[in-house]
Amino acid sequence: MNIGIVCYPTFGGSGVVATELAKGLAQREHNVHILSYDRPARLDTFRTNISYHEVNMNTYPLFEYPPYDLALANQMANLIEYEKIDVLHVHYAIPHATSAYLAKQILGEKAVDVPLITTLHGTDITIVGSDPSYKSVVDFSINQSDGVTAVSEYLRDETYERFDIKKDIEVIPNFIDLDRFKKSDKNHFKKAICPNDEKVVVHVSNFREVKRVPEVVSVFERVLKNGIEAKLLLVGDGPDRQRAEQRCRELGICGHVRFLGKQDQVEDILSIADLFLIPSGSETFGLAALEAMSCSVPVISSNIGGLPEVNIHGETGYLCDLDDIDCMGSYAVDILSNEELHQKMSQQARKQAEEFEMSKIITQYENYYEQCKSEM
Ligand code: GMT
Repeated sequence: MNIGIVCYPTFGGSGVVATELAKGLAQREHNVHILSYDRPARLDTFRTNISYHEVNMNTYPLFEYPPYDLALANQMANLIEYEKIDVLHVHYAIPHATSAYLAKQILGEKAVDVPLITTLHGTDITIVGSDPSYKSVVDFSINQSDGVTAVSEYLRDETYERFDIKKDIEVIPNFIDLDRFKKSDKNHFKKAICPNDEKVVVHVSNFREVKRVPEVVSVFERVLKNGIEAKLLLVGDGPDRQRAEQRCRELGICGHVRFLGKQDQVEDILSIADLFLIPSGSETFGLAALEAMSCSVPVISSNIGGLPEVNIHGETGYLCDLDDIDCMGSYAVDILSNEELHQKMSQQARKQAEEFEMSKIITQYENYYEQCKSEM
């Protein structure tokens, strides 16, 4: 098939899933065309059957806000017409599904048999999409898609709850490359960071408010308070970095916390981790948790959104009520101070990650493409 994939290029989950899907499809001999405003972070090397098309933006001085949606629609129309796209798969509803609808309208008859598939990822529904400034457009664009998928059952239900959706939403969960995300020997790295063999607690995110990074620091402080020698590695960057640094200073634990910034090889860091923290205020899936689990790292998360579909309470880690620092702190102490429990949860975390094995989920997407195509 000739598949067009549209995504954000960032380290954020939807861009990662879209790019990894593109790579997986390309490996199966599909021709994949990726459309984005920048080269996706995970599209690191040249691959024979992946073409990357950067959306060209004209920044005429009149445009205080350059109309990206229109440039994107224009390029999508070109892609469908000239690259003979069989399926157009957009990740994240805003503005991708809307631009795709416009592209199909522009082409009329020429695009009637090209299904537009929209994958909902999360904030496009739960935070941004539900904002009154976008809601009607999102509602319309989802209903105009020929196929709609959501990355968790929670997100499917939430989409039906928040919007007036007339389409069936197929749940196709996020996936993981078990060969890449596995515990590997990074002892040199561990020694450099933890010369006294301290326990390693890790958090990875885009440091948006919803990720609760200062709360990660507070949970970690409970670990130190209980006499466990540990280091906290914070991976990523974003708006809440300052607040997280401030929390470290307030709690007087800056010497135990390392801000590592954005990293490409997250699996190297996860390989030395003993515990992963993800106390998010909203999380439709929690790809970062799955990456940790795949590296055999137990997870403590909030019990909101799609996280309970990934992290199983008492098996792969623990789930606590939102903002319940006491609960998360006490479970963190349990896991880090009980070697037998830690061992058991590490194994179960990896086993649970295997449920989301990449090739199985890519086959689900391939089947869904075929199904949507046959319904055109
Ligand atoms: O987490 C973010 O802020 C980024 C966002 C995205 O769309 O890039 O992530 C969402 O999609 C991911 C991939 O499907 C999910 O794993 C995340 O849970 C989801 N984030 C939220 O719901 C906050």
